[in-house]
Amino acid sequence: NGAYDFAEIQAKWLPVWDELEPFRAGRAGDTRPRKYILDMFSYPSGDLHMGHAEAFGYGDTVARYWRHQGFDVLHPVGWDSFGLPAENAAIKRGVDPRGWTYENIDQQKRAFRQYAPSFDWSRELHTSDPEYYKWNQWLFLRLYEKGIAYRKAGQVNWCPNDQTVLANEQVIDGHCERCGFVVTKKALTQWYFRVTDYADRLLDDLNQLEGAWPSKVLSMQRNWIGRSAGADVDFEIEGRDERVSVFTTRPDTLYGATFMVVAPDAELAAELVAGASTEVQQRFNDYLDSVRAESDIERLATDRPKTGVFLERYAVNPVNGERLPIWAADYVLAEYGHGAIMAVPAHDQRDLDFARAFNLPVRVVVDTNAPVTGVIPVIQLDEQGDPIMPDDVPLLDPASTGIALGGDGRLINSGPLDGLSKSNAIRRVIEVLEQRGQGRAAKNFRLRDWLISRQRYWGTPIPIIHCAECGEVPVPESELPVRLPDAAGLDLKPKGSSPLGAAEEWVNVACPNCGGAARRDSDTMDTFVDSSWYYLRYLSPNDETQAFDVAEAEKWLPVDQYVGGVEHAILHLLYSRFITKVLFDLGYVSFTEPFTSLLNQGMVIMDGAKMSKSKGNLVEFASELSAHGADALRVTFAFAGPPEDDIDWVDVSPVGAAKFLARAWRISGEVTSSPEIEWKTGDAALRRITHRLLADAPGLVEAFKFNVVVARLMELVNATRKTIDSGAGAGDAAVREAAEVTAMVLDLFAPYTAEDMWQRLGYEPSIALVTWRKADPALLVEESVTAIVQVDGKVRERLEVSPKISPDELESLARASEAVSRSVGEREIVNVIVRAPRLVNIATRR
Ligand code: ANZ
Ligand code: ZN
Repeated sequence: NGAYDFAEIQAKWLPVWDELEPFRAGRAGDTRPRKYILDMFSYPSGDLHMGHAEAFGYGDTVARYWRHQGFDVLHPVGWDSFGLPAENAAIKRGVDPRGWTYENIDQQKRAFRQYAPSFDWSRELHTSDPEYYKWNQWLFLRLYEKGIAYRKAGQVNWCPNDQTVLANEQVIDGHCERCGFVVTKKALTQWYFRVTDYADRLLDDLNQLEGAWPSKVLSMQRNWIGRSAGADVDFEIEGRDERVSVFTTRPDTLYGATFMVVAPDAELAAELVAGASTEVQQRFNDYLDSVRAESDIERLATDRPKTGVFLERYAVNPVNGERLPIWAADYVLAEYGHGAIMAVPAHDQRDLDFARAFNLPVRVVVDTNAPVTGVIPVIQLDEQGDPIMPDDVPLLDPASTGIALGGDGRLINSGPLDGLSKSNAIRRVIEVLEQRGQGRAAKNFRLRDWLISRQRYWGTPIPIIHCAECGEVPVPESELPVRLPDAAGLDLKPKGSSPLGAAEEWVNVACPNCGGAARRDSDTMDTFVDSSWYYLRYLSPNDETQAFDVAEAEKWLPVDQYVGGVEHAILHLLYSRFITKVLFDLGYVSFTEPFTSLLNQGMVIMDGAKMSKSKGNLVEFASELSAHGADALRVTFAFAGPPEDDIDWVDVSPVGAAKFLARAWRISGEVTSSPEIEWKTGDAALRRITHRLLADAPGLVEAFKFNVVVARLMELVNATRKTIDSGAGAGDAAVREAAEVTAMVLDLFAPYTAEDMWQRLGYEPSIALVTWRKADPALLVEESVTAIVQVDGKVRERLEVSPKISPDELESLARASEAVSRSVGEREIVNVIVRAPRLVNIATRR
């Protein structure tokens, strides 16, 4: 019974777990119910850091918990091992990205093994293995067949530093997510996945996740998808056969439109300006050049001075025939709606700013002072039958105040719409437009199709062959995987076209269709494709015949608990949800949402700041691990507070955690009773604390209140120590019971210590498979007090009640008593005095 030595305990139990494999899931004949607990897999760009330790610690607590509840728990591990950082590091150091990546994986793996999350290592996968990315290619071909994967030419986000295309999602405030460079636009033909076809479902199905995903993530997803409802309105253009449609969320303001604006970089602008004077064309072209250098974020900013060019063309308002001058201005985006708007300066701030900058008319069409909710006033009509609007509060003129009148109100200056509320006017005007064929109800999404091709080496080759005769030809499935050629001899430096294009032997192939000379598509896939379905591959990671086993998917999915960083709140989750829906439509899976519950851990910070090497405040996971041991670190994370909150490493104490573990461990060595001892003989007070923990911990774990569970464990360990030291002694049955329960609950946070305690208490490994003890209900009842019930001064009843009983409860218990109602009889109760919890006094009229 020496001192607690975490290093010794770690070295002792790792090989035993390797041998026993207690965390292996889905063994043949296992009849336990199933849970799938998934951590967002790691990107092997270096050693594990504190953020990994935190997240994987929490995920493991959940996984271990469900195992103790008698579930067969699938808790897999893998590596998101393709991607730009590996390639950039490889370029910088002149090494092979593959070698660099797999060395990092080895390093992370060693750290993980010490840290000992209860992973099923037999299912380990690497997305950069051909055995994995073959199925990315298979998935691509399924999407291609369905028209969901397609190629189109367009303006794409371009990082001039990384020389690669970026998805909209990878542009943060106009800068490259990876390197921080200002992102520009470039015309390129690229591969896309048609995620916009799924926009409605991606949005609507979020409602199913309400309460099970953090509300912040739900709203980020909702905003990203960005559905708005309104109408398309068609405008005639003077001197042009084709009409121009605009999307508006406020068709009710159609009478207030005073000009039209088109995006300078939309094709429409070029077409319209072709009919203008050479001087205007010149001015437009100069303007277009400057607009092309701007990011969408800049263009949409409300606080910039408005710029634009009048195109010398006119549109005609379909409801009143008015001529509207057409302008090109950068605040209208080519890629949203139809790339053109009807400008209603009185009610839209950006339109108003523009109108004031260029002296365009402003016409108020909604009286935003008129009440529309609450008491709805009856609208009076004048002799002509026109509505008389409430005019006690004067409307401020936006043209002079510069403040647009947003919000609800009643329509004015709008002919037949006058007097209607905003929502009724919207309905009415859409009806009219539809009848006349001049418009229709419409909705729009902020979401764009997913641009998946990258001009980089370290990724999944796109399984398409380009043939001069046959066009795009999919690589036949029997020829998958299309393996990445060796990096040796390839120039990986970014240059705007894929390095694979220079791999002559690889890129030149015979067309699978006609046999003629053809070329492979040399782009690789966005790594978000890899991670969009990896949760499925874990079900049968070594299956060479299919991407995943459909029967296994039925058994295990959807994932019961997903754990990971909020940095994936939008992209990764959106793409996984999208691919899941596609696979559902293709009949491969029977669920439409992959992750039933989501936990986002907070960040680990240092002295209030994000940790970073450059700031010099980095706490290295490796050194913390060797200083304190895995268990103390994990207890530290669990005890730090709610897992969603940030953890400041200056506020926590791994040393304190280690002391607590040593205290618990020491008790397990002091117990002198045998495992056969009768629990009932034990000290009742200690047993009550033990059983209350057994009863409360499940709810606490399921609500992610890990810190409360650790606090309760500390309480139990202290109480056990007191019982040993005072009177009852180490031989008391309650001490053994408390030590055993401590070990079992501690296994959620400190598996090494728990396993060792379990052995010291006389049991075989592994404690991980011990079923949760049932709390004895008799020990959960709080101590009771005796309440006396008197009727007209005589004691008629004694009630055992909780000391915390409320007066109302006590009174109704008293009235419900047989003895009391017998003694009251037919008489009328005139007065009841309650002194909870001890006394009820009932007086009757005799
Ligand atoms: C007239 C109007 C009047 C508008 C009014 C708003 C208020 P969300 O909610 O984001 O969908 N719009 C349409 N297409 C645009 C584009 N390509 N670039 C920039 N703005 C565009 O916004 C829809 C509104 O944004 C539309 O409704 C349109 O302005 C503008 F009192 O039309 B609205
Ligand atoms: Zn061909």
